[in-house]
Amino acid sequence: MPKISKIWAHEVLDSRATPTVEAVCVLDTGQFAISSVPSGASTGAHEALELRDEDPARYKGKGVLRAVNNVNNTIAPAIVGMDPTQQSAVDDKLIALDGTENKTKLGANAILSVSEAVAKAGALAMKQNLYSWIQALAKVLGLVTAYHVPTPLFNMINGGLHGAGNLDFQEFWVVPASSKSYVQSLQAGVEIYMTLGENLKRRGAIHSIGDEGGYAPNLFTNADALELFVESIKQTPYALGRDVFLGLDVAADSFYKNNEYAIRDKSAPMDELAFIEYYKELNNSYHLALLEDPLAQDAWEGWKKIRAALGDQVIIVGDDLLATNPKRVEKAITEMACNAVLIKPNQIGTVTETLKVIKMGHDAKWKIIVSHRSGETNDTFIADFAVGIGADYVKFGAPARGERVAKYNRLSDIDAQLTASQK
Ligand code: 2PG
Ligand code: MG
Repeated sequence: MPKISKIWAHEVLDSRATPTVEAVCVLDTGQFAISSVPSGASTGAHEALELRDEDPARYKGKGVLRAVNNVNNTIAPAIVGMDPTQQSAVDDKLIALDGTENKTKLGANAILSVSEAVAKAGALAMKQNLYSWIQALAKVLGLVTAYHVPTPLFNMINGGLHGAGNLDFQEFWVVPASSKSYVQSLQAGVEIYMTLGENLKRRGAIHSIGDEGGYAPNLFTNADALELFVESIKQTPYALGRDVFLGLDVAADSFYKNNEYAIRDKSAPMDELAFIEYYKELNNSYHLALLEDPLAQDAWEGWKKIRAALGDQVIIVGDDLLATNPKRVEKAITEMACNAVLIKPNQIGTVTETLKVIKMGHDAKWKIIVSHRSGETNDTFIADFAVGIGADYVKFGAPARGERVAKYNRLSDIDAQLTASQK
């Protein structure tokens, strides 16, 4: 039986120059695994706690030395000696050490860095690829899946809290048809991304990029971004509605105020019903494939209405609504508030809890989307994770910026391995 001989953490930077936690898990065999955790900007109110130092003397309060100390002084002594292949036992121990509902004592950043490093070390000990090992861990929990290299949701225009431009919606996606192979999807996504960049440049619009590698232009309206997609796709060999589709992460909480939604497309703020009508119009014009966080994170009644109105045509994705939280996912399944779950391991804090949430979504026949955060490191854990759990989609940003490309490239590696093994 392999044993964990050492766990330690330190502070590293994410893609926004914000400190984050990196943990190392060393085994008695001498093998070791490293994992670092991401961080959101449009963080949902129901997410597990990301513990920051709040010490204004360091990194404007954003240091994570308290989380690092929690790994080194509280978690490590309790985990050393455990078997890295017993992921759920390790995760149970992490949850018990914290003892709070939202991981407020040790921090979800501290806990997840260890949980993922242990999963990677477990794969090494089992001499398996991480994606195979994730599949095995899922199976133990009753989540039986086939490997699947998911369809990428390419976030090509960054607005909201992720862009330097003036758009209200956070993410504008190009989504390859799910019938396409990963190789074809990647090529289509990149060619459209390149064409879109040329079009923005030609118009004199800002074509520099935002937090997730998408362009961050100033435009007149949010719908103009979708128009630009239509125009750009026409200039490529791909047909909208056949080869590629469009989608949005509206992240509606960022412009929801006094029960109304204010966006630059309309002269006055819209109430919930008017906003749902607006989505219907958008869908009529652009045939949206997916719509994430169209309404505020606690607007349950509105979510039920939008799912009833559009859910048979558009995949309605809960991110801030669900926060990868089993209680919220259960409520959403019962109340039919959406039909897809965005999976972000750091919203809940351990690998095992994340797998359990996926199983709930899977059993409800929802679509499963594994997602990065807007602040990322080059860690590619979620690429293996997505293949191992057989996710329908991944959301790793645009095919640009090192921390995004690292994940797409890891999917390319896995895809090549899986293709070779089928020959
Ligand atoms: C989202 C995410 C990732 P953030 O809203 O889906 O794209 O953004 O990590 O800032 O919460
Ligand atoms: Mg989101």
